Amino acid sequence: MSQLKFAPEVAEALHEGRPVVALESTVISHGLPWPENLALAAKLEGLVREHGATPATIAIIAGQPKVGLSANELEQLADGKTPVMKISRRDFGVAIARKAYGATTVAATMIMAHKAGIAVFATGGIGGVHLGAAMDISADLPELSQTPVAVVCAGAKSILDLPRTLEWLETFGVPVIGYRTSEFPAFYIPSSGLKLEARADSPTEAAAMIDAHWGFGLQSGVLVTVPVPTESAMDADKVQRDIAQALHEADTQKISGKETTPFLLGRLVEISGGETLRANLALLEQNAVVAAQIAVELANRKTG
Ligand code: PSU
Ligand code: MN
Repeated sequence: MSQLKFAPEVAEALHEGRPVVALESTVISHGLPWPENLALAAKLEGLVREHGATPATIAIIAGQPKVGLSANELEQLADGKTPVMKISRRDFGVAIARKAYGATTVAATMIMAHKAGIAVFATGGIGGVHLGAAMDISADLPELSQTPVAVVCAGAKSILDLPRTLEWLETFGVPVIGYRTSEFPAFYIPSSGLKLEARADSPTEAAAMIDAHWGFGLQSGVLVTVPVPTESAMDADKVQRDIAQALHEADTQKISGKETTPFLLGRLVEISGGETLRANLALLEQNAVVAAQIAVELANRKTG
């Protein structure tokens, strides 16, 4: 029961060594509002296909870990009618035993992608070290240090402590590659001002770095960070103000643990009058495209 169940097109692509891109599901169930979340999930799968790879959205459906979902399953995760757990590394056993629905975070999607033999995964933003005194560090970070999957994201948003997040990744040996940038992207805005040492200007260059990292026998993930497209980026001061308000509300309402990130994301959409939502959708789409292009290059390196 706990083995992975593959959608036929994903199983076939993996069997034939064709490029596959994993997509997460927490962004659908807990990261974006209905109905934009469902439209986005379908859009990302389409973009991955258009760029030559097979999409594999990952989740737990009634206790069954699945790699590649049907349209009906995507809707169940998105529509808010079915209770959906937010799954990180610690939650698999509980969700499977309870036959629950589970949306996988970056950490959980990496685990399942790796078990499935998928090397590239596209998401929006990763979790990181939270601001403030509470020792809240996303399970995404330790996962990146131990699971060899390339994660394409738009950096992390400034609801997090970005300098500490980067320090953590350095300490635990996770390469952070700027895709056409030399600075760590800050999700809604193209840069955090924090410098990155590694830069790739094409999918070929990124694939060469990823391949060499694993080729040397290292077992960690690789983070490929892509700045939000400039036309969809938010004003830096405005986003800081909105984030400050959302953080203040989380604090006064004593939001903690796994509720924190979904609460902040949801409030930001409301506080910004939908601006954060537009930026979020645009960067997710771009990341799916870049991930597909990198997956194609990695597959070419294997066969060519
Ligand atoms: N950042 C986003 N959107 C998201 C998330 C993060 O911009 O939807 C989700 C991802 O699934 C990520 C998770 O893995 O939140 C991190 O949650 P936490 O901070 O509780 O570890
Ligand atoms: Mn946390």
